Amino acid sequence: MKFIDEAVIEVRAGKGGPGARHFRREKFVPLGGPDGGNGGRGGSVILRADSNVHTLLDFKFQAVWEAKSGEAGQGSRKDGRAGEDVVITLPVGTQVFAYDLENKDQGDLVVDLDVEGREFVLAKGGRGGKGNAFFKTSTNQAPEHTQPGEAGEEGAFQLSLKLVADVGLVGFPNAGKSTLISRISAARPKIADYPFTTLVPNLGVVQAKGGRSFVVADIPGLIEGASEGKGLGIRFLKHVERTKIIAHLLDLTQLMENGEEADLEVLFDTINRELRNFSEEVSAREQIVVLTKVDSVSSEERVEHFRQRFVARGLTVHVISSVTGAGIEELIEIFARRVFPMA
Ligand SMILES: Nc1nc2c(ncn2[C@@H]2O[C@H](COP(=O)(O)OP(=O)(O)OP(=O)(O)O)[C@@H](O)[C@H]2O)c(=O)[nH]1
Ligand SMILES: [Mg+2]
Repeated sequence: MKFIDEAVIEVRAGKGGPGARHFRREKFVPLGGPDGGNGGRGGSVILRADSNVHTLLDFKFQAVWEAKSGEAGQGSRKDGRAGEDVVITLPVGTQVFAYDLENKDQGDLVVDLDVEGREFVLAKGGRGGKGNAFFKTSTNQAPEHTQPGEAGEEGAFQLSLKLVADVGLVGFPNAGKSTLISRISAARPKIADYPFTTLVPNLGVVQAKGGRSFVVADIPGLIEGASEGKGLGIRFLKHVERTKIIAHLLDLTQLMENGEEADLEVLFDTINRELRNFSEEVSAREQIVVLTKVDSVSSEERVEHFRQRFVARGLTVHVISSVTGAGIEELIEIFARRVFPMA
């Protein structure tokens, strides 16, 4: 399934049905009273957050959503039937913004569908018009007047999906993010020894001890200059905007272009510059440094060296191997304690 996290839609609610102008016609009653019923209300366009929906792909195929108009009122005070609502299901975490189609300009946030099942009326159907029976008064026994139905609301909106995850995995390509999420959850993203294997974010649910479960997001790899569009750029970083913590993965076996072992502090600072360019708020979030691939590291000293360097910078550091499982249980516990600080 293709992962699409931006889309523009146009919605139109239904028009209200017109009220009827009608007079009772009965044998032997020459002047029957007014009995025109009211028009039915127009259908609304309603949004609903649904955790079975994972992408905004559908909206690439259907950009216009219209609800039905209400039916006209009839004689004998019969009201017209209401137009059917249109319910659009969206992934949990979809933010809806006003959108100016002409200038392709995103406006204010309209609603954040960040909770499963949340509903929102995006465009309200028009009210049905009153039939002439409604206007009968003691001084006007035979009103001719009726109301047309009201127009339904309409507009264009930008949908932007921001995943709702507790922990975001960030790091250079090949750092081992997808391998980690496949080790700790049921997610099975593609894993390979070339950069940019992961092209779209993946979510996985992790079960920690004591029934604490939380959601981890594996974010495509970042490189120097990502905030200027290098590699896959930073557009996927919006998916860590809502995470409580960021796990920053660094590959202990990473080599530089000249074949020497990389300085992981330099790598760490490089990624953090890109995070800062994306958002100050995201870069200020707590980070847990995860040193990966300890099973194939050249020396124990290398591990200790960097562990101490990061500790000296006041960071929580944890060393793992997703291959042997070393440090994995402890890492899950580190995440769980932060996601559930009260537990
Ligand atoms: N020896 C060893 N190799 C690992 C470990 N974790 C991941 N790898 C390998 O490292 C390579 C990259 O792993 P991925 O999980 O695809 O890396 P990624 O961070 O998701 O990479 P991108 O999707 O490109 O950003 C693969 O060949 C993995 O098999 C580990 O703990 N030990
Ligand atoms: Mg990956």
